Amino acid sequence: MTLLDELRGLFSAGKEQDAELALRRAASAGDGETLFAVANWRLFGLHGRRDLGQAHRLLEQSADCGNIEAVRLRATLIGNGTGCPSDPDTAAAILAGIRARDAYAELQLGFAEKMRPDAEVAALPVERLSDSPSIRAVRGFLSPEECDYVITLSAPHLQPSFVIDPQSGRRIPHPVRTSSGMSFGPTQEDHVIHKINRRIARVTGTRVSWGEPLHILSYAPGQEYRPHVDSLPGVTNQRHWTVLIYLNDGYVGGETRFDSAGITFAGRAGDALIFRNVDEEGRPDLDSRHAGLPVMAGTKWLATRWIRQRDYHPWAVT
Ligand code: PD2
Ligand code: ZN
Repeated sequence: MTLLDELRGLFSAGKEQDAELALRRAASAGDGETLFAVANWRLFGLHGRRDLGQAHRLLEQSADCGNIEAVRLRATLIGNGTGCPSDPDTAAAILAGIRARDAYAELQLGFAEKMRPDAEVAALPVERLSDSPSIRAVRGFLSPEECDYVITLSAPHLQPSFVIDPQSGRRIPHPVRTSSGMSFGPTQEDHVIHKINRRIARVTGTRVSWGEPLHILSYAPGQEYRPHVDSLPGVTNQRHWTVLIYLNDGYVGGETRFDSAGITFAGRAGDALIFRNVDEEGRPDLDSRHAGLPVMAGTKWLATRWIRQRDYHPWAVT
């Protein structure tokens, strides 16, 4: 039996103290791979409960054993604030330590160094398309390179889209939304994606910690997102704002349509559309109903950030 098998048995049986001793053996043997594997169990709540504090400790030990994936994942979690306060500077310093021997660290840092400063983007003109519901557009919010970065990283992870079943709260496939999608969750929100999320927070006057993971949608011809509101039924931490960022050009159809405001928005690559989903009292605003019209030719790529009314983390127990 390998040490990892032993650890799986111990964690599954809830024998955490014995598991702790076995992990010390792994650390003193310099077994960075085992430490990294267990760190991932703790992150995702596999073979036992989720424990972000222990995941961080194990990642640090694994990194000390020279496991480069552990260094990278630690930087990602520290950067986006999973299991600790968000600290992009420390994340960048950690990545800098491996950039010479890790292509993905080099990609993130090299890219981030070329990104436009947020103050420059915050100074872009804001078009007021409607005041009730509030709908704004910011042209050129992302650069073409930033759009390509998001598309390239998300493409391998696309899955058929789902909706949340109001009865069960589960994710189910539904004809209302026929696109494919993925989310940049806590282990995927890298240094660049986090910087984009910070930029979104700045332009909306919200905190980065209020946003749901950046969600990517890809629509093939015939696919659409039928009329809906983005607010969720029965939640206490509502989606107050939505930011849509159009990531590419070269498709036909696929405009975003708000029936009550009579607005049909055809975003160009990099444009952002920002709208409010709730009224002054924070109740869902049915006038914010909107649709992604069917794509007629080509593929449409879009990034969505749904922003809650206060801190939101997909792994937080609420
Ligand atoms: O793809 C769109 O244009 C679209 C339209 C309506 C996306 C969303 N809603 C969304 O992601 O909420
Ligand atoms: Zn929507």
